[in-house]
Amino acid sequence: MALTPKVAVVCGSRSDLPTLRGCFDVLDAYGIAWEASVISAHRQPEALRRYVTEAEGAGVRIFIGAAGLAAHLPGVLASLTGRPVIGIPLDAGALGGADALYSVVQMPPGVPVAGVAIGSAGAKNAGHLAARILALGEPGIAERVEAFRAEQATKGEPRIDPRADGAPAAAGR
Ligand code: RP5
Repeated sequence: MALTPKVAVVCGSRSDLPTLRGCFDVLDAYGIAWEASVISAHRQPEALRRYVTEAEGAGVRIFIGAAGLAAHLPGVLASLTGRPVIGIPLDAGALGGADALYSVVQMPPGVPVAGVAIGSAGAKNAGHLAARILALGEPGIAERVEAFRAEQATKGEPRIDPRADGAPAAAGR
């Protein structure tokens, strides 16, 4: 039997899905059950409202909204639920995602959306942030978050000689 999703990832278009791959992979790596949906905030507002009500009833704890252009989706999600909403701004047009970034981070007071970086980096961080929120109440996820942090901390390389790797010389002095 499939696990009840704890995280619902909603994006505005099927064209957004490839950028979200990293989010799904991160959630999988933490062992967090998730589900994904394509529901546009501005084309299907009623369907979005119904979906949020159903998802909350089914036990979803965190919503992740991803959209490009005038990215309303994360903000509308935050208007429909009192649970945490993470917004991923996507690069879907002429402004390179800056339009979506502003939409996500400039929510008026009282309707919070936790904004992450534009595109695939933000998608991965949305997964990590969701894990950290869930970790507050779930020791198993907390352990995996700490294991990931510990692994990351092994990646520095003190006192290397970049010239040996063929790294380009710095410009000027
Ligand atoms: C937004 O408009 C979507 O999230 C997508 O990033 C962008 C373009 O959508 P489509 O033209 O692919 O439907 O609503």
